[in-house]
Amino acid sequence: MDRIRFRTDRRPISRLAWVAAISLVCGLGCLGGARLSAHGEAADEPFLKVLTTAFHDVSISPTEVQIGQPVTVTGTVRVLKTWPYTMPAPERAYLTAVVPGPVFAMKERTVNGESAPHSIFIERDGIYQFRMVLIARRPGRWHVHPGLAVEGTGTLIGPGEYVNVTGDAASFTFPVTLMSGETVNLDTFGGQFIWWFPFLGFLVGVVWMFYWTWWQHRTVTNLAVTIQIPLNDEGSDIGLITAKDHFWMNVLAGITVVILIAGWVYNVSPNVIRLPQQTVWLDPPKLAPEESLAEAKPLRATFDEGTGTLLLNAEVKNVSSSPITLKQYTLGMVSFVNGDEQEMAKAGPREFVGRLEVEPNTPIGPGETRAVRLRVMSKLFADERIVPTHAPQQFIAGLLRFQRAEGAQQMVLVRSNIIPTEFGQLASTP
Ligand SMILES: [Cu+2]
Repeated sequence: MDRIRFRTDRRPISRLAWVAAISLVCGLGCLGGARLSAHGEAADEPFLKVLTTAFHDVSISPTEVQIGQPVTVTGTVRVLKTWPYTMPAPERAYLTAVVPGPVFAMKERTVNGESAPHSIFIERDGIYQFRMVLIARRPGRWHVHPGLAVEGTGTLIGPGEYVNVTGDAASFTFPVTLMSGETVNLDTFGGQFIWWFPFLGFLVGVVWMFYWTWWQHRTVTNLAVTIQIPLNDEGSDIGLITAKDHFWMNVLAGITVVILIAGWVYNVSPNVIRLPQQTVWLDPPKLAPEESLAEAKPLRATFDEGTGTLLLNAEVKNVSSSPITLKQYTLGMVSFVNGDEQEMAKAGPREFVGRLEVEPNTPIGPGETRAVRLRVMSKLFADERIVPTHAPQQFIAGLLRFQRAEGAQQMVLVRSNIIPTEFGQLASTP
């Protein structure tokens, strides 16, 4: 029999590898110490943000809560007609709160006034007014966004707000009254069973693993012998796998079968009241159509990346019977407002709202067609990556909000081809 040779010579790790490893560890350490303020919303491609959906009138309040207190997220998300045909069509989606982990519990969610515990069906040009009530679950400073998780596309997120949660995480409860009249804490209900039952199966596996590697450890540590005997040969003549091993393995297999049978018996037991898991897919009711106020035709639009300035020319026609004003321009998760501080605060979380200048900024008379120029200068373009200046298609889509003096309003979709006038590196907010 040939001697089996093991290669045991040690090769020194090159000095370069050590330098690389130490640099990596130090680099990670520095990152860990720094206050990380980014939360990923800028990462999505601009076309994915602005051509798919637009979030407006988002409110997240209050922003200071104790554990167990509610935070209400309201707003409107529109699935735009400009949803790119290169992506799967928008059909089924899930309205969610985008937060870092299970720091809130969803208590209530309605879409267009109807309860929507699960997914909803969506379509191009659909308008979805949402309301979500979240209960604070873990203390911390959390950035809370509404998001529309679209099947096949991913989660498209709206503007966010920081919410400070204080208090003791252990005091969190989520009481729910069952049909029997009993009140349970949904946060921990059934948790013991869900933990311990699978743990039984895990224990059997652990015993099996230690048996073959630690206590008896013939097959693993005697590898030199094991690999020389044919496959399916127990090596009983050299004492590799013995009758005792067979006995204990049968015991482990027996315990596994007993656990399975116990699970099945429990599952069909008539003493346990159970309901199949529910699926509620809602086709949200349509909202009353908006009154037709205006038509808008995009003209030349330019973007200066150096200063973060977007200039949008459009031809606007008032098709209503009274004067209208152009009040807002919403792009994906950001809104630019032609108005005072109060109107800007109403438009959404302050970090995602900027100022819009409209020239001429006078009401447009009934039947009048006018060329208007929209000018937005904002760091949001760089911070949130809204305008695609480095993409094969330089289109943006946004909603122009026209408003009548007595309050009626309409959001009109405008898709513009952007001509870059300067490429530059607009500094991001520190
Ligand atoms: Cu965020």
